[in-house]
Amino acid sequence: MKKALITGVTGQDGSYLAEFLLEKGYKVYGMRRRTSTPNYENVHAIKDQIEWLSGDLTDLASLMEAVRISQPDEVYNLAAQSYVAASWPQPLATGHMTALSVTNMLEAVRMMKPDAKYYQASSSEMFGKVQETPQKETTSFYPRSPYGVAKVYGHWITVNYRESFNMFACSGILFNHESPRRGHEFVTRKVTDAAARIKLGVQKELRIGNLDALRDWGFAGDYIKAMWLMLQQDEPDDYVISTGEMHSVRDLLEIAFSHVGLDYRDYIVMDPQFMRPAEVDLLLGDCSKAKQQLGWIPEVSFEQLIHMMVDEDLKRVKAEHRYYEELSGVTV
Ligand code: NAP
Ligand code: G4F
Repeated sequence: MKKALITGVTGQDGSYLAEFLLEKGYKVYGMRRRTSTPNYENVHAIKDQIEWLSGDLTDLASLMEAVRISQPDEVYNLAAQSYVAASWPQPLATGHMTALSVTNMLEAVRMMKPDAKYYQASSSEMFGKVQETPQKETTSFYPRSPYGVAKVYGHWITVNYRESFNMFACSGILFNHESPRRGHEFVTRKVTDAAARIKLGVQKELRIGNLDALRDWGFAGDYIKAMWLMLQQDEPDDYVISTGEMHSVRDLLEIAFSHVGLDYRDYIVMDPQFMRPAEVDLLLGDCSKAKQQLGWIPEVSFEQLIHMMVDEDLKRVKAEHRYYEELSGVTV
């Protein structure tokens, strides 16, 4: 039985990847940090099938212990401070968690299980102020946020450990990918949740930032398969993972709100607090290398993705509402 260690298993990608690997018959070790309240929302269906290990990205000893105990064949390093907007008010924490922690994880693997195959969650945010369009593996980086800068460090230290220590270390340069498990502060989830709430009459307006930003948005369930495929190759390498299609935040609003029969223009309020000190205007990926070498293709279209997210948000908001109605009906 193959063994995999996943950091960031409670997040969006980690939860889909854990399900995928369990279905393939892997023993899955999930590393999670200590939180004051439990955070198993994304993994509640598979919680008992995961071997849980406690650890924090910034604590090398805990990472070494996680690798020592799990002795993984494959390590997926997905944990990070992943929200770009939070990286300006918290640049140092982002640097520790998203940049230096990658060296922690690589060192833990090098010392405890050097033959493990290693996946690093790199990001299209590294392209920032894009130097060519579409962006591919050879496109120069020009990060525009402390998060982007941190990911560039994580990317290059992964390449460096591959070249210095002959480790099987891959870096997946993934473009934005979303799902019903996406954190609520990211723009897709914020919009699909708002469309559902406004439709159900429990929210009045949506405060939002730059409507002109363009992104290459795919489905997280498709993207985690690419991570796995990278580690099944004979040689380690780096790959862009994207859909090759670009949409604006305005397109996103149009698709989400029209799905519930509303016109987004009646509900949005432009709010400067959601504008960024330096914006990434557009991202569009060329994933030809992944298509040719990994045989990977994205299966869910942008419209299908946004409809899926709105439908799930409608279900959840309705269920929450029923719960509160029942509670308020209780006489004390
Ligand atoms: P996510 O939902 O924000 O999940 C992040 C995970 O990291 C969570 O499980 C979180 O734990 C964990 N984590 C954060 N700080 C930690 C720490 N100090 N110690 C241990 N665990 C910690 O992110 P995601 O969307 O799944 O993305 C996964 C990875 O891919 C991230 O590295 C992200 O930067 C990168 N990426 C994402 C995208 C995208 O579009 N989704 C694109 C490119 C790259 P808690 O649950 O306790 O918070
Ligand atoms: O959804 P976002 O916050 O994602 P962003 O910044 O592109 O980062 C995501 O994708 C990266 C890959 O390229 C990952 F590495 C990273 O971890 C994360 O998953 O914002 C998307 C766009 C931005 O241009 C932002 O300015 O939407 C614009 N936007 C407009 N109004 C907004 C809002 N973003 C957010 N979060 N909230 C708004 O109200």
